[in-house]
Amino acid sequence: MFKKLLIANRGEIAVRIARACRELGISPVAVYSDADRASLHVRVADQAINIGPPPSNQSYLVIDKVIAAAKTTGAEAIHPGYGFLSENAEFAEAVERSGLVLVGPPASAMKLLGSKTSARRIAQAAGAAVVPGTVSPLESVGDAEHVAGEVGYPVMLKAAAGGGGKGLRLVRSREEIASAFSLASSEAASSFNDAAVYLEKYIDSPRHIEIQLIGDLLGNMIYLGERECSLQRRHQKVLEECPSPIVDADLRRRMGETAVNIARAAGYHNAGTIEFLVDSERNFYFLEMNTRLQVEHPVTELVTGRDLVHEQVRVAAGEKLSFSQDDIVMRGAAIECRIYAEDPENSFLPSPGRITKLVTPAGPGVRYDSGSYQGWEVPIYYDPLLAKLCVWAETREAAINRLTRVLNEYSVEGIHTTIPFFRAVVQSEEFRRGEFDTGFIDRFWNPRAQAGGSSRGYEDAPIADIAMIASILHAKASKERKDTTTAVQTESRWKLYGRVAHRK
Ligand code: MV4
Repeated sequence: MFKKLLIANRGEIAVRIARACRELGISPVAVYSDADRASLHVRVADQAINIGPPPSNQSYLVIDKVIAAAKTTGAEAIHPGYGFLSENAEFAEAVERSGLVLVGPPASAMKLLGSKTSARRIAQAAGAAVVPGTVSPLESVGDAEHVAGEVGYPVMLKAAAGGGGKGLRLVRSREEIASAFSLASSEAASSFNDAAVYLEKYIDSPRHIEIQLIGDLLGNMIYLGERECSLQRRHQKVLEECPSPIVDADLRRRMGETAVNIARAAGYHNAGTIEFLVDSERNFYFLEMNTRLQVEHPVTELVTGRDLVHEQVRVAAGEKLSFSQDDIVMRGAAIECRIYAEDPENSFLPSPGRITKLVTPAGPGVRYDSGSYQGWEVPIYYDPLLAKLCVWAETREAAINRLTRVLNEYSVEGIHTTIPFFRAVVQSEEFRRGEFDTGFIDRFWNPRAQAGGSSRGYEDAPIADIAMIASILHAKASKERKDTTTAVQTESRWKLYGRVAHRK
């Protein structure tokens, strides 16, 4: 087993990984940017290396700095967490070349699965149902028109280098496809440096259900049930559950075995997740594979009783998986809420300020993973996830009742958070019945937050970027006055902020 491990991340996931290191007798090493000097992940590590200025492209995303930090501290392995370099095949290659061990899949599998069209070909070859459409990029508008005519409208255009909903375009009819194709291509080119776009038939009101996998270097690969991730806002998950209210033992086994076959076909090892879209008849279609530990992994841990980060580190060190498929028994129900520093009453705009008072939930069946503490300022440069609040109970209903209790114990002062939004979700009849689909949040929350507004919400319009900049500049101004700070919402908007800051 490793003696020292470098955590190439920040926030709650860096704290989570450091905890696993402690339990395994491994010394955790942190890296931090100038904006994170006072952050919790630095305090819980044995050593911490400064890797540069706050913007992540000058710190957490710089491959050479991260590898140098591991080398100088004598760490033998690097855990990338999620986001940042975690799905970067170039980083995985650099780690392999430098003689360090990546706690993650091989660079080769990351490459095969990073391209969504290549991933679709692998899934198809492994015998999985993929959403009908193309398995290679569209070559022209004519090509798009032809395929769309064959699979039937509506269709979705997706960036081949995308994933997680970035660069998606819904096309309802032939009249729309030419302009949608050129918009999708140029969006893909500017976001991912790759204009390639592919096409899928549009699945109406799908559920997003994913299978957790883990495999070792000896060829063992098993699934640890599913997670229901249909509650999303702007393609960001906000609440996840294990098990899914609509998955029974038979569907779980079929999805699990399909997922294992796909991962094997890609030469995968370590932890990974296969996402499926599930239609109203419970047909499941491969969507994409995430080649990292996911934000929502705790709900799987609560229901299976297995520690995924322990297991990731063990298999990265060459050990055999400590359990087999038959050992995996799911018990009870777990729910995770992503608590963000955003104002749900104000279109989820970033909420600036210092955490002046914090009362964290506890008691039976509660798991609280956080990178924040009372008195801490949320840096503006990164994803403003404050904490993941998870509950476990014997049944889904008991878990919702427990979550209601826990949300009422939880109190954060000085900034707005998404806690009030979740208090409303747990009271919703639709949610309690487990009948939500991907449109739930828009139906449920938008009418309140944006009374009289368009049903689409204004977040997709250019004015949303202006509102974001205004909010950040306001926060900067008030920071200068009274030393508070702000948090921003999405990656694209952080980049936008970076451009604004440079012009100042
Ligand atoms: C889809 C879809 C319908 N049909 N693909 C992909 C990434 C995820 N964030 C959204 N994605 C979707 N892909 C086809 N062919 C609908 C969605 C979708 C969605 C899926 C699951 C849960 C919430 C969603 C919200 C909006 C769109």
